[in-house]
Amino acid sequence: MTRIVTIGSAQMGPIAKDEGRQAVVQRLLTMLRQGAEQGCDLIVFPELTLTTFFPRWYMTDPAEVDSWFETEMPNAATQPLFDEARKLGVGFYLGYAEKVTEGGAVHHYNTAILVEKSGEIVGKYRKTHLPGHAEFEPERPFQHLEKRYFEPGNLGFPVFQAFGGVMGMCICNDRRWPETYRVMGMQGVEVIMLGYNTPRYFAPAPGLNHLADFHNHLVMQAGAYQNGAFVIGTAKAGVEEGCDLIGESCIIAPTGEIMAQCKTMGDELIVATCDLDICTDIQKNRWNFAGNREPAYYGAITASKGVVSPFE
Ligand code: ING
Repeated sequence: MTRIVTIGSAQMGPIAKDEGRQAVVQRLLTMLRQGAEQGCDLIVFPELTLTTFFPRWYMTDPAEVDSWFETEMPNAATQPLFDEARKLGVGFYLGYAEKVTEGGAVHHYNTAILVEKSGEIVGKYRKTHLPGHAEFEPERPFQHLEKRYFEPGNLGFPVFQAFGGVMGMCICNDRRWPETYRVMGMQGVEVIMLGYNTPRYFAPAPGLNHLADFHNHLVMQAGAYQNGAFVIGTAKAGVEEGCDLIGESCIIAPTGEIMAQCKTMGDELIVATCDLDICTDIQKNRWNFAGNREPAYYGAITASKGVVSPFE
């Protein structure tokens, strides 16, 4: 019996700093309804998609920082999205800033949840690889203070049984690290979904700015192919509060081929019919991890955080 999941990538255009969550949710609802009309089972929204990308500003007032975070999910602003999803029978991936008290301490994470067609939250992921910096850097045209406002995720890279397959999530910078895909690949993941806010201008290495779009697809296509999984990458795109964010949201097959790609820099839904049995074929026949991997030689990957030169 074939296992078909129709997946949408709901790219968002810029979210203004003063654009309230209710207004943003109305934009998300529009794309959820478009997806339902096109037969989507699941829709992938971007990273931190309830507000503007606030890590681009330096803040010192904890109350101001916390104003960008959600303390419960669903909440008053997002309940309409959960209700409409249940009514239409469409699940979704949603990225947001999570403030939570766990183990007697308050934590701040860059989080994504997976919501089934029932409207139930069936999976949660917290961004592991935080890019950027923690202190104000005056030489930058805009800040990228994810290391200031978030803690690294504490959930690892879990996978979830939903939508008839094995689903995995990551967020933005995670997609640039091969370990992200492989840890989920080792769990038999079939669909990896992610959202991103990627400025075209990358201050530490501006010489690579002209390759921003190429690098975006390169890492996701490689991750898909090397693990035999569909990868859906959804951008917050366009010039947001003066910051140029790349778009080109896409749906990638387990073969590494791009099945669908956004053409605009605004709110745009793309849809693809994903046959999960293609994953089985690639994972079993093309790769066959159990028969071909040699983990005895991979120790360096987890033995240290940084490079350990054999010559020193
Ligand atoms: N943004 C960027 C990303 O990884 C970045 C940060 C940009 C890293 C360009 C490297 C190059 O896509 C987030 N939010 O992680």
